[in-house]
Amino acid sequence: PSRPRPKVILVIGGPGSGKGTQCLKIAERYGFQYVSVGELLRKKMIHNATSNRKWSLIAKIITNGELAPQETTITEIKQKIMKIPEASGIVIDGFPRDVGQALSFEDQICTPDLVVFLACTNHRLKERLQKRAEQQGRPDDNPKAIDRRLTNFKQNTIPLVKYFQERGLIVTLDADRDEEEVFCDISMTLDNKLF
Ligand code: UP5
Ligand code: MG
Repeated sequence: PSRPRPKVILVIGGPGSGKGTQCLKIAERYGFQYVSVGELLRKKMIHNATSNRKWSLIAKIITNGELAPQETTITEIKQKIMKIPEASGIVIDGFPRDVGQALSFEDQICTPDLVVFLACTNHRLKERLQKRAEQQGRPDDNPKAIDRRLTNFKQNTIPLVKYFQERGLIVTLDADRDEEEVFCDISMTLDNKLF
């Protein structure tokens, strides 16, 4: 008999809401494969920006805190997922960013089993990103790009969350709290909804 398709969980939320942090915890606890769309794009752009015109443009877009073209993003996700050997689940970090991407993902890949929205106040998002900028230095952790990421997020999120709400696919969690508290809610939700 053929294997059931892996469960697909999308984790969305503002920049600094803890998507990466929580997705890694999910992957560890449930043995799911982890896909960070931001990381996928950053790696590809670093690799190709000097030799390829398309990617040098995308590098500029991302470094400015804007969204990469939808079709490129979907293609990257598809390629990545196809390389995953076998898994009971896949947790996708930071995708989709707007309704258009959500529709395209469903068209070309699948309907997600669950979407987790990490809701965080603007104040907290800024605070966390500033702190991380001092410690790490991601190309888009500069004040201007942080502002753009926050603005884009605000513009796109309400319609996106509404879209998933109407289809009964999304759970919104308070992500202002500390990591462990947030994860406790996430794992209760996953236990309830997926198994
Ligand atoms: N931290 C985390 N949780 C905490 C907690 N509960 N309490 C206190 N501190 C907490 O966390 C951020 C920081 O806060 C860390 O230092 C962490 O320790 C601490 P993290 O888990 O990194 O948050 P995350 O939500 O992952 O923040 P990130 O900055 O990665 O979010 P972005 O949405 O900005 O980044 P992403 O990598 O998803 O996207 C980057 C860019 O890629 C986008 O701007 C866009 O240009 C491009 N992109 C697309 O174009 N299309 C896509 O579909 C996806 C990305
Ligand atoms: Mg992240």
